Amino acid sequence: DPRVLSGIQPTAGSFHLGNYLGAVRQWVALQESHDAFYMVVDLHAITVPQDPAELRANTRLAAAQLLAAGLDPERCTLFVQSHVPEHAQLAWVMNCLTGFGEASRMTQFKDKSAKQGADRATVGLFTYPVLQVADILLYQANEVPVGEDQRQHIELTRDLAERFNTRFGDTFTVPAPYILKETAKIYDLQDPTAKMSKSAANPKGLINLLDDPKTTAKKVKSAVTDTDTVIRFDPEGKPGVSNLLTIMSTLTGTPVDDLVEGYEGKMYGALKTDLAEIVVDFVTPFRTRTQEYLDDPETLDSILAKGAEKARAVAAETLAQTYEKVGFLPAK
Ligand code: AQP
Repeated sequence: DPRVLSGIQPTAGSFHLGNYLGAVRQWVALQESHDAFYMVVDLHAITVPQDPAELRANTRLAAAQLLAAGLDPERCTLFVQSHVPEHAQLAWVMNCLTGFGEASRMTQFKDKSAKQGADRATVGLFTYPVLQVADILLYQANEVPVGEDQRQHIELTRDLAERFNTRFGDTFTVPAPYILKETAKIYDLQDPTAKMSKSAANPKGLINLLDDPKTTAKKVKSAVTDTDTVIRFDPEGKPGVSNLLTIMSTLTGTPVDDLVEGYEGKMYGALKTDLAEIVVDFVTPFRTRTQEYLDDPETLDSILAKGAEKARAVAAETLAQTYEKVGFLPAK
């Protein structure tokens, strides 16, 4: 089977609807057709300051949410990035192939370091995309299911894979992004021109999957729309309404056109009330399942230990090939 690899940060609190619709939902589907590797990227999390106890708790919380979302350890390899030391090892080699200017052009770094203040941004944050390159290449992934915000990092991965292959001989699979057009970018409910993000300016714009369902319903009902009254899919002209339609279409499996037809002559309030109910029906069992996994940390940790073992087998082989190609003396 073709292979997929992707990762998600162990965010404090909870994943948000953008993470789920843009990425995790595809991970669940792809485990049926692909040899799938998914990880909680704790090495990436420390590119910004973390409290150690919270990081540990958030790593379990992230894994619990991935299982609650439908990842099945029998069908995919689920692991924690720091359990596989090869990530950091391959990242070093990739760092040495990456141009300083090339890394400086990564827009996520520019955005995030600007938010932090140039003096406080770390070298780790700067080189984060290169670690991501290593994450992907270690598993010889064919496709990488992510949201639109990650496209540039996948491009960098392709460039570095090709560069290494040209310089040292064929070693890495050149991966393709797997980005679904419909859900590539889920927007903030209060500012529907901005990406829904954990660092949202206004918390009301962000649907956290583990929020209390009442809060969630309220956020959906107070989503920003426009001064017109017609429910129509038009991302340019009506970004707020179009975002709500996208979310509803994905969560219900109903094509957007059918939704628009059904809302003919109806007001925005009707759309928001219905969507609030749909989102609540989705997050309620998700919260319960997440809690069940958290209540049984032994099972959770053993799933992650098995995942790390499977991941390491693949990663170690790729790293050994890489070290040999680069010219490192074997440690026999
Ligand atoms: N709004 C979004 N729409 C579609 N996909 C999204 N993703 C994130 N936001 C959206 C995708 O989720 C996956 C995991 O992303 P991450 O580990 O980068 O998670 P995060 O950092 O917590 O996501 P945020 O909210 O985007 O954080 P900031 O703003 O701090 O970077 C990825 O595949 C991502 O594309």
